[in-house]
Amino acid sequence: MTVFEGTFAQSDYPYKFAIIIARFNDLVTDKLLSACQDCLKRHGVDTETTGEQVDYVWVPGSFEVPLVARQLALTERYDAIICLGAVIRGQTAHFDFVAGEAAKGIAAIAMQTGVPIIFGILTTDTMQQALERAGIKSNHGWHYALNALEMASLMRQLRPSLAPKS
Ligand code: INI
Repeated sequence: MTVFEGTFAQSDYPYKFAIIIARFNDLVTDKLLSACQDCLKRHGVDTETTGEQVDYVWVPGSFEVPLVARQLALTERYDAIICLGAVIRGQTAHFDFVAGEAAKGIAAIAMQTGVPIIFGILTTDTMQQALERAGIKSNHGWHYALNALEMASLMRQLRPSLAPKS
């Protein structure tokens, strides 16, 4: 039997990631992005906007994330796509719609395209809770980056023919 398991090290062929960031609640999403970049960088990924390894795409809100994730996944250019957003219940009557559609959309696109899409959309009752998860207590952005590295590595093992297209 074989055990497949992702690692966090860089592979011989550099990974390529896309990060989609929702501008809505950017007080929170900016912090998620910083931690995400910090983690990728400390694992050897070139996170510079001028570099070759990470593309950044800004969208108005979390509701728009799945459409853009799909567009990016279809290019077959990325080992993983990280989606960052913050949906806060106290701020909107349509919390369930925005959060629900973002979650459903992201899951569907990963299944349809075979590209790992990391669900980095915080869903909280209050801004305080969101900030606690974006740096005050811990920063989930760091973990989303780890998840992306692990899934990129795992998918390369499961599909060795995977060679990112430039
Ligand atoms: N988008 C978010 O990312 N978080 C929210 O909390 C939020 N609220 O509160 O409404 C939100 N709304 C905007 C939505 O994502 C779309 O951008 C908008 O509806 C236009 O399609």
